[in-house]
Amino acid sequence: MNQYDDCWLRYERVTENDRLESYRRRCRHAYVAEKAPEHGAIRDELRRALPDLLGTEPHFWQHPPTTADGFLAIGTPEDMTMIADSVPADDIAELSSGGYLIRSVTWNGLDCLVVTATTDRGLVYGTFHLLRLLNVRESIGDLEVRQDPAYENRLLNQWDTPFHRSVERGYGGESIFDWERLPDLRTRYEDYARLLASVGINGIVLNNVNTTKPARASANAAFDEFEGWQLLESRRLEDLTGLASVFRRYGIRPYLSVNFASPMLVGDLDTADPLDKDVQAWWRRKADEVYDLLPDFGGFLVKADSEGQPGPYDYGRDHVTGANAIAQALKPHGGRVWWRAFVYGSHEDRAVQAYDTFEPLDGDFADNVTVQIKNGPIDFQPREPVSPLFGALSETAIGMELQITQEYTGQGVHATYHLPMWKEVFEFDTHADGAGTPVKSLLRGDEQGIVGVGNVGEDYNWTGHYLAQANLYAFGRAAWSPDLSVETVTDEWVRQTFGADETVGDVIKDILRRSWEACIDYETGGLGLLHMMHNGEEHLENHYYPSPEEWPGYHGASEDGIGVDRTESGSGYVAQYPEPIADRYGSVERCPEELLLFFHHLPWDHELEDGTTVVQRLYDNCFAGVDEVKRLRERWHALEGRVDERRHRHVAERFDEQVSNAQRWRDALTAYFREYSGIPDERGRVRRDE
Ligand code: GCV
Repeated sequence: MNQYDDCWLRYERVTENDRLESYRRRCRHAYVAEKAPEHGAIRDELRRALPDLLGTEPHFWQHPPTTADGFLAIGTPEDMTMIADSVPADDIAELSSGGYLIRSVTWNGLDCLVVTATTDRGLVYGTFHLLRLLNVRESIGDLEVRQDPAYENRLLNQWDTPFHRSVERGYGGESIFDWERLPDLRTRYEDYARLLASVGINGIVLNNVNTTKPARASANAAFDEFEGWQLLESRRLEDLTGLASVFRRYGIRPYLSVNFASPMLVGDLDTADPLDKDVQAWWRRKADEVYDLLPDFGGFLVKADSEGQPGPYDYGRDHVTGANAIAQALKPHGGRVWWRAFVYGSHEDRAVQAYDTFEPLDGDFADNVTVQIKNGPIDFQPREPVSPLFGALSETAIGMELQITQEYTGQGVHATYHLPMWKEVFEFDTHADGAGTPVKSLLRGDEQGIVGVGNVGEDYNWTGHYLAQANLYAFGRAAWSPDLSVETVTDEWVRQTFGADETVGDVIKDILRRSWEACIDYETGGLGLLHMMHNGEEHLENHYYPSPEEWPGYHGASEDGIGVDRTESGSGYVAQYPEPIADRYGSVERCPEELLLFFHHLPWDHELEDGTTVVQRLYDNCFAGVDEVKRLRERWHALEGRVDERRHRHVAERFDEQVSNAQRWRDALTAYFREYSGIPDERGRVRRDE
């Protein structure tokens, strides 16, 4: 990685003298365990970071140094007696797997720093934490950091389509995985593993959940026939071993998306019926083979009976039967099936479907099945209510799927920061166990966790937009600790990525903080409307440009009003929430304004709490969104000369495009509302679409 494109892993020279001296005293000499692959990764990271930060090469000692000023010691108590001697066993015993302790200690009269854990993965996370502290110039003279991840599973889902090099909904360029060349490896894989591990991600699903949907043709016609399910073929699995070992050094387990019909596609059976004994035996043999090659394999992710993917319905079976048939094969190896709840069905209101399908199955899934649920009931819209499945599946392991990539929020062009949205979701009180049961409290335990659909690609800056790197960073940090505030995480990211200049930091934080609401305003009008996107075939246009006329079912515009009635008199969706949520959302008066039209179909001239009509608020919000983006662009422009030219120009150009697209959104939406409602904008800004 070069200095502009190394995201937040930038190690710039410490210039503050007292800090430099104190960092050198404790970190120039290092005594690091040498037993596990993770230890090698730790040493490599120190070799990269310390010369840049401190201006001197680290000296790695084979035994605890006695003549140095002090030193950095990294290992478990079993690895090194120096650590067992300097940190009481009780202080470490209660750390979870992945947890770590960083402590300033005095050892043999020397000022030392200890990074310790009960697992090697924990050491990796602890090392990155320490480097983060150095990067943002924290004092390390009296350190006492104790960290345990909130969730056991913190997974990245790559929607990369193997052999086509494309990424479904990826806006950071082609897939970084060069499947054709595996088992050959690229240094980019290691850099990616470093980025992920530095924020605590511990699993990666290597391929797209759509395993039978060929994306656009690859540059190499010989590979056009390939589809994602083929990764389960023996020779492809063998090719994965090298890639898996890169991630293994950073404590990241590999997973694969598999096709439900694999016994027919990969094997030679003539059915994939989950109750068929041969099918079950096939899955067992395949799982044995996978674990033979990839001992730390995490499990299979399955998208079944959704958007053209095969599933148990093909055989008249339900999702439990389908998921459990695959889970039994992984069970002896400690593997897990992540079974997606993103399904469609006969309901006219798509919001109803996931709950309607999965709630009746609660308690029947095998204990190594995790049902993976998108944050909202529709599909990663700029704003949706939280899925009612959270809290409804009390007897089922669940995972929450968030979208890091900006499919519906401006893709690789708009600066849209997702953390404020995720934070709202984490904090949403499901009332599952009475008041005070936020979503974040429902995802703990070995079987559950957080999943993010990745945004990384082959672009030099990884994510297509420099500011989109913040979404990847924030995902990892939020999955590690959903209690961290938006302010804290954003501040960490900005300081590491753009340095110590406070003016720069304040402006970028302000841009990020305001960006999501601005996007909601110009893309939806902000009252809970959604999915007014163009669904064009061009992959970079799909879900990008406005097209409210394309999917009227999602927003319910008609001459008499707008919004979708999801109350008892409509689709009944609101009843999927427990009280008092159902009551709140079901009432026009009590429903939060930002979700009003998601739950209610209201007359265009319905008066909101402050007396403004619905249509006027939609107009106002659309205009406010554009004005806000213009303001954010100005703020960015003012950083010229304070941010390096390369990044400044890139983001400035993106902002120009964003402003012009936001205007396009505003004009399309307001003209549409004007047309249907017949009500002019009080402020005379909206023209009728001729
Ligand atoms: C991977 C939406 C997206 C699809 C995606 C699907 C899913 O429909 O537009 O690209 O497919 O969700 O989450 O499975």
